Amino acid sequence: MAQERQNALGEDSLQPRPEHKFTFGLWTVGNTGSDPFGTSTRARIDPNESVRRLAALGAYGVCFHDDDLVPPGSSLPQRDEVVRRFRATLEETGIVVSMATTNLFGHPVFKDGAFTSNDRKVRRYALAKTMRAIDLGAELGAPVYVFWGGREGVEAMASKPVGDALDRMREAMNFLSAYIVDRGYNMRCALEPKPNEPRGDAFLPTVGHALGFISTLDKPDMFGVNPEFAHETMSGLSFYHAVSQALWQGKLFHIDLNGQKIGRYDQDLRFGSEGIKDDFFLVKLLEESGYSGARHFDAHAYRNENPEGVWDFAAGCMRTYLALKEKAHRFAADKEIQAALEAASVPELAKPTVGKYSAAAAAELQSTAGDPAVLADRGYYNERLDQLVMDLLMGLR
Ligand code: GLT
Ligand code: MN
Ligand code: MN
Repeated sequence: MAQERQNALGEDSLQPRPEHKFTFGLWTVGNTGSDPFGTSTRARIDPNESVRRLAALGAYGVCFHDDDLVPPGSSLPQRDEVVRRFRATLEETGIVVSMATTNLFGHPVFKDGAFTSNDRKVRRYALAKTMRAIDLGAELGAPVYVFWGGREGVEAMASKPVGDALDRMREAMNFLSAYIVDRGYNMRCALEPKPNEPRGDAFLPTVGHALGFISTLDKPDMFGVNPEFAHETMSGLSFYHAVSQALWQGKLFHIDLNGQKIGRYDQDLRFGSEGIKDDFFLVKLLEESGYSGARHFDAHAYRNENPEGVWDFAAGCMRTYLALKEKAHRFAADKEIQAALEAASVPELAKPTVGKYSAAAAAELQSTAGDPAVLADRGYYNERLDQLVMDLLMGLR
């Protein structure tokens, strides 16, 4: 696998290093292969072991649900001992905690939802559990807190008026963001949309829904999104477009990278294993946009892998990302591609069309707007441009 490639700095450009900011959830490399049809095929990995293995591969950080790190039912002294050991492993390896979240979906108490359960007592329990998980994340230095809806959704349409559920979701976000401020934690929040699974229809199903919802919160500046490749792709939407708009609105606080085929269940495949062209434009976008957050892989190894296959999976995610980053550099340096961009008038899209309104500008526009028959005559040379991209990705240039 290790074909040597030198980048401009003379380093192996496919070797992950902490400055690349690659991170993994404890639940990702720790996935034991269970699915709705079968039990685990691999043993649980101790979180400290995961941290050591990831550090050896060149990762930057890890993230977790409360229950991934502290086994549910632990006493307070047991919890503190887990945290002490974990902190020591972080210090030993240099791995940081890049994000934290709450498991609000595994226990049967959440079968009707957490913040949007119809049972008010369940909603109050969910908030209390989340506050404890926020404390845990803050204790270990997590700069981002993720809210994935999990079981916030519905099968029976009559059972939950969506507006009421969104009111309860907003109440939860407003309460928890105020808690974070009250405790003095330096933490931002990221909503992770998903269209369905495990519920038939989830609340806040896409990045667009989440961005709209955020503008209704008490502290909208504290909230951004955590888009996941698999989740937007399940809806048949372009992940690249979702991330582009999140960046454009200053709302990309975190990102979940993986692989997914359109229209399937949430596959959470190794990054780059599906949708390579989308991945190329995504990596190019992240690298060129100045996005400085974690490149998080929310994926897991195939169920038929043994424990060694888990580390092949983790290494593969990072290797593909770095290979696509190198392709993005080549794209920028390729004279023929740059000429094709020019022929497609790509730079022209960055120029204002008419500027701010004035009566004079409107009159000037009317007198110079041109003849559509003439304007329609040109080609946009998109075939040539896209084939050059394909040639680049196929290693033909
Ligand atoms: C779960 C889900 C992911 C979320 C995780 C965070 S949990 O694995 O499938 O998409 O990012 O709650
Ligand atoms: Mn995810
Ligand atoms: Mn997923």
